[in-house]
Amino acid sequence: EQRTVTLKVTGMTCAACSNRIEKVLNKMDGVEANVNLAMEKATIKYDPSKQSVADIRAKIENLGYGVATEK
Ligand code: 9UX
Repeated sequence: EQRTVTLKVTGMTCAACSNRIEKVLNKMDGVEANVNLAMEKATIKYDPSKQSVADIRAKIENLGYGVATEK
């Protein structure tokens, strides 16, 4: 199963920020992430049997960015 979650990511100020987040997320098993700097938005496909949204959020927060769940 593959799910998609969209998160709002705050605190990114240059393109290296979004690239950095993408790189870390894409290293996670079963995760495929795209981070848009201008939109402050991360679109993340993940396999819920391998990762949870909480795991994904934690990765981003540990890099020093803010995360909010988009409605
Ligand atoms: Mo750019 Mo982001 O110099 O953490 S990488 S601001």
